[in-house]
Amino acid sequence: MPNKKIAFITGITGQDGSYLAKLLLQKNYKVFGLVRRSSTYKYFRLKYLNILEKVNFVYGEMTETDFIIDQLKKIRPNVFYNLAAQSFVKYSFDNPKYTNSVNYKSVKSILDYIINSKLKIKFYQASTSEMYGNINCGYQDEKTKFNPNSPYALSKVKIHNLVKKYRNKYKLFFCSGILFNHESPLRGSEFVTKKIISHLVKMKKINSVLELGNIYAVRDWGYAPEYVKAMYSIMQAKIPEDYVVATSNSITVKDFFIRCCKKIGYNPIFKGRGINEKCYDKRTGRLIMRINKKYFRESELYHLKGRPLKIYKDLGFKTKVNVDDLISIMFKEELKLTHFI
Ligand code: NAP
Ligand code: F7E
Repeated sequence: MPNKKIAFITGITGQDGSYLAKLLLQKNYKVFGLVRRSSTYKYFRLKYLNILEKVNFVYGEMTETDFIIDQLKKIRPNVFYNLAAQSFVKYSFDNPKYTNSVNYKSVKSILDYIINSKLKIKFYQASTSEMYGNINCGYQDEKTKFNPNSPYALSKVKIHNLVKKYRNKYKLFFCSGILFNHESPLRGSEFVTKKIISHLVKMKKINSVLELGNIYAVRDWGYAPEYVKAMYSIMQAKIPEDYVVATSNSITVKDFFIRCCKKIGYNPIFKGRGINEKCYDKRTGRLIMRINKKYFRESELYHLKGRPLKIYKDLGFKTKVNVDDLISIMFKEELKLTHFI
């Protein structure tokens, strides 16, 4: 039997890392994952997906690049998926330097090592629709210019451009997926979709009010397990290139919230404007949501809508799960998840 291919995933404890690990195990890869040590339990996603025992863990920080390079020398992976990142846009305004260190500087050192070592490692970079920023255009695709408006987006543009530059200069299999927002039951709790759904579920039992920031932001929300399949397809392409992954359907945070309210049996009505806007359940008069300034960002990204034609034409990849399916899946799994945390 031929030797198994070896995959190295950074960010394996995160949403995408855990779904990707599952997919690669199904494809018969031996999977290694970088994990930073902490005093709290963070393997719940891998446990939920029933793969905790099947992954080989390497304990280290993205910023310890000498350590990561030593691991690469030992493990000699065929594929490297770089999913680790300081991924919360709002926090990047508070700590731009750290965001740049994790998302750009460490990755640059790893890429420099791969180039100099002459190891044949295929490299996938987790690029993001945040790189587009606010542009006056109906949709974004691979040809759209980047206009980053957060430290997170800036760090991602820098590494995206470097991956492209190195690919062209050294003729290596380096590629990026420019992924629009994608969610799942395993989404981090501070991201807005997960925050809304877990709060609405809790509200059935406890008396609390959901607080949100800019509910007029528009996002193109897809389903994470489908997006890790796109990552895999991008890495199987004959020629390494960058691809947009999106659904092409965009709605506001408010619309997402309304659909969630209806799903759980509320009849939402809105009163007030701006930071005074509030949402009540029409039937009971219960206050469900109010705006809190603290959830706004220093600079808001208003509108994202992807055009994923290239990945469809070149690799035959198309998303199937729409936002209502996504909401149903997230609600269905929300209660089960409490057993794994
Ligand atoms: P996530 O759930 O926030 O996971 C991030 C992962 O990175 C976690 O495993 C985290 O480890 C790890 N990490 C963060 N800082 C680290 C450090 N200094 N050293 C080692 N590991 C570190 O993110 P995600 O949603 O899965 O996204 C995966 C990647 O895709 C990220 O690069 C993100 O920027 C990018 N992306 C995401 C989306 C999206 O909508 N989800 C869209 C486009 C691009 P801990 O468990 O220790 O925190
Ligand atoms: O915000 C608005 C907020 O934090 C979505 C990351 O995976 O996707 C993610 O970044 C929108 C924003 O995701 C709240 O202002 C309103 O406009 O869920 P989010 P994000 O910032 O779009 C991209 C593609 C990535 O690459 C990132 O890594 O929702 N919003 N009220 C709120 N957002 C949060 N978090 N919390 C609120 O209360």
